[in-house]
Amino acid sequence: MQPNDSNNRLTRAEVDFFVEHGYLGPYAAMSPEDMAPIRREIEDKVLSTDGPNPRSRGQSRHMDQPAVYDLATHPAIIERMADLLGPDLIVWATNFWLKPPGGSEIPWHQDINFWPLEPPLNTSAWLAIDKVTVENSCVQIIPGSHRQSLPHTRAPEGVAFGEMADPAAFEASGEINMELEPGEFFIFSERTLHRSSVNTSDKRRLGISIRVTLPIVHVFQDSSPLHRGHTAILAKGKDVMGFNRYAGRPQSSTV
Ligand SMILES: O=C(O)CCC(=O)C(=O)O
Repeated sequence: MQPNDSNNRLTRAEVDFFVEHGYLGPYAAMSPEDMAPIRREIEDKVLSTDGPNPRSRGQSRHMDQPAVYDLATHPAIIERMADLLGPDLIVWATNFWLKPPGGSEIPWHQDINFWPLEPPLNTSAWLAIDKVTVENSCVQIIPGSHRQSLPHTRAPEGVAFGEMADPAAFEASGEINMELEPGEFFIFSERTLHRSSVNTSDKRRLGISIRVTLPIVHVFQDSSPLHRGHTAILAKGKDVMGFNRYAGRPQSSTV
């Protein structure tokens, strides 16, 4: 379907498409020109410095980098999420996906297999920092795969994840390539099957996943892949449940 990119809201047809197919987009949060200075800031202050997660430089940088906080709360993303999930929204995780030339395959998986959420409910936006094409290993998804929870099994040596969706449990066909300009993003559910190939090009591929859930969801913030001291963002509306820890926009970084 042709996405509506004229404002930050979803049409009824787009919501129905998401329910049926488990993804939406691409949409533009900003132009490639507007992404250029943000990309430089990410290179200087995120890719080359440690952040709040001692195990992963690319994770939770909304906690210490204002530019990442601003991407994670961008109205082009949050307003569309509100049309899918309602008026009260938590950004509970952010994670950069850096794939240099030669970077490993990420096998078919459903994100919910890996996450500490109860109940298990999430919608993600994958936002392109670099231009992302088939050549530099864009994310691929299988439309409709979100309607089933699949068993996961040990992944083979050499791929980027320890587990993958059990190949015996689904047919890896009908995939679509989510090619994106810098500043564009697509939306997908916690069960939409996705992967990316080895980056066989000579171009880096950098994007960020922004994970959105509801205040009724208890995020086990001290558990992997999160970490002690983790804070989420109350991105819209209010939280009357009080399960989760939040922080506001970090101060400007001096790095
Ligand atoms: O960027 C990739 O290749 C994988 C992204 C992914 O698995 C995710 O955003 O959940």
